Amino acid sequence: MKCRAAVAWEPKKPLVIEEIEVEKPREGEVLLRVVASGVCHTDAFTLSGDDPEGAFPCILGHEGGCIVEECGPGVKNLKPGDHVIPLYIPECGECEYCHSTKSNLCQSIASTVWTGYMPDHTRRFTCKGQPIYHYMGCSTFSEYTVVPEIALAKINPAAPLDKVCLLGCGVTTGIGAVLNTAKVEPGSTVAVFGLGGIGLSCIQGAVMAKAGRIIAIDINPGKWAMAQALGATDFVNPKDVNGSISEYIKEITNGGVDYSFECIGNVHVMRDALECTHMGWGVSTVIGVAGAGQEISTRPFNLVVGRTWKGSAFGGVKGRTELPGYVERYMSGEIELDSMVTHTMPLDDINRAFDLMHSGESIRSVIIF
Ligand code: NAD
Ligand code: AHE
Ligand code: ZN
Ligand code: ZN
Repeated sequence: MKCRAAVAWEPKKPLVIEEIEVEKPREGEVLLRVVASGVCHTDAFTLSGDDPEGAFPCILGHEGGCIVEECGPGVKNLKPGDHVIPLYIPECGECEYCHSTKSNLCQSIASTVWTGYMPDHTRRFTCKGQPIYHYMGCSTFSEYTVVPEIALAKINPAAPLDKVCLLGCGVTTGIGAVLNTAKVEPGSTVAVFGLGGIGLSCIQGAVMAKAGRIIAIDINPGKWAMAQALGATDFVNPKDVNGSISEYIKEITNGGVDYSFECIGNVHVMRDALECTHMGWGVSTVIGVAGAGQEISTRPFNLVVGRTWKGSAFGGVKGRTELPGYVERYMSGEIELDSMVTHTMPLDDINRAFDLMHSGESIRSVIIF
């Protein structure tokens, strides 16, 4: 079939709205009509050219709210009309990661998901006769996309897809990192570095975990109002701090925070986030994604004295099993999504979503198809 999509022809260049060809779904695959898609910083990261796995030309987008259009042969549990959220981390239910309660990192199709192919090592998109790479197994910046059944969470059809699309990445990642990865306890002191869609969702998670004090840190003071509305208790602008931000956080927290989260993708901030945690028990979770060649460092002593450095992908959430429950928690008012959608726009204006992200004006832009 033919449809419209935003094609990333090469790094660092604006997306181009093109007519593309989408092939029929093959064995175990599902053709989806994309109703809405959030724009995550990771899309911008890959478009920047810093992603070692970025393959061009591609169709970006991985925060989708979709409706099943057609099922390929062998699809067992979905039918046309079902509402689904695509998962960049699938859940096959059979691999050792799916069997483990310690990880959500299903590896069944990882080698193709992260290199831009479908599981059978072929692609379903072409534009002007040229094959186009998939992105994170989702490619939701297209009116239609093809995703394997094992990478689709079937959700309540009553849920508004233009809001719950944010559960396909940002909000689930932040909440899950707090509840599943760090396992924040009631009364804890928490520091969140970076107040975009991910950091604000960490604040939501910290409130759910009944943290006592939640310190919100961003170089853009415009992010404070939303952080406060979601439950942050303190705000720090690193630009206003003389000297080391980690020393400053330790000073105002009587020795350091119990838990910190890096939600930026800056390796220097990752170090600060570790070093501002309390000696003996502090846990720092890396969520931000950093470019090719970048590495984190700290004095080993900072770990010797009882700090823990962790990382979290999609908040440790097993998508097919757990995401439908996240949708229900939004429907019951327990998870906030509406105010996180600060901008909506048609596909034609998608480059504006990237501009708004880079200028710090948006939390999440949602493309409405
Ligand atoms: P965003 O652009 O919406 O927000 C980033 C925030 O960080 C902005 O508010 C910005 O002002 C702030 N910031 C930038 N530099 C800073 C500094 N030096 N100190 C303090 N604040 C600073 O991004 P987002 O969509 O929230 O994504 C955040 C990061 O998380 C990105 O690296 C993204 O790729 C990554 N991410 C990871 C996962 C995962 O599963 N691990 C999932 C989603 C996103
Ligand atoms: N391609 C990058 C890594 C990107 C990355 O870490 N992606 C996260 C999701 S970010 C969502 O916005 C993830 O879940 N990764 C799991 C995995 O297996 O890659 C690089 O550095 O190579
Ligand atoms: Zn994302
Ligand atoms: Zn698996």
